[in-house]
Amino acid sequence: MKVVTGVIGNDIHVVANRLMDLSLNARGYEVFNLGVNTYLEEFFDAAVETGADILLISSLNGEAEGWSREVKMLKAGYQSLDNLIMMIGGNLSVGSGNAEDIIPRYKNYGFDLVCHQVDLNTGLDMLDSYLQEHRPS
Ligand code: B12
Repeated sequence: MKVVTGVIGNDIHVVANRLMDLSLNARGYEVFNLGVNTYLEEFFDAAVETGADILLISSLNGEAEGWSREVKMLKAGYQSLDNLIMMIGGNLSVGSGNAEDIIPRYKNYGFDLVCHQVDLNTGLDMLDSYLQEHRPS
């Protein structure tokens, strides 16, 4: 499975991104890591170019929600991305936030998997389970 990953918006927190790259590789995914400071259009362009199955976005500085509101509108412009699995995680609000409020909001923005302040390995276990359920090989 091919994964495009990176950190959205004007966000320079790079440590989790590096760990994400290593962990995805260790789990057998083919990883295309766009790194920090990545805009939505760049994620979608990369997903088209690589034929990605999954787009996995990180946000640490709390500004993801502003970008996420544009997901549905922008993604609609890329017909080949209809089956792209959309996942986001990290700090999905400013401050600690409440996952019960945050998760449905992000699902409404167009994400299939939302991990607010969930550690990487728990989140990647969720991704593996999601794939087994929705894309059994
Ligand atoms: C180091 C650091 C910095 C460094 C970054 C250096 C670098 N190039 O990486 C510097 C000093 C530059 C910095 C700057 C800023 N920072 Co800073 N920073 C941190 C700090 C101390 C550690 C982050 C880190 O690397 N952790 C180690 C990694 C491994 O852990 P992690 O980031 O938490 O990631 C884990 C999970 O989030 C998860 N995860 C991440 N992404 C995803 C995605 C998915 C799908 C899944 C499942 C899981 C997942 O996996 C990781 C491992 O389990 C945190 C506070 C903290 N203790 O966490 C603040 C913190 C992230 N920073 C914060 C802020 C606000 C800023 C600034 C805006 C401050 C400012 N006013 O200038 C700027 C941001 C500038 C920008 N353009 O982005 C806030 C964010 C607050 C929020 N979201 O509400 C934090 C939480 C501090 C705080 N408590 O206020 N920061």
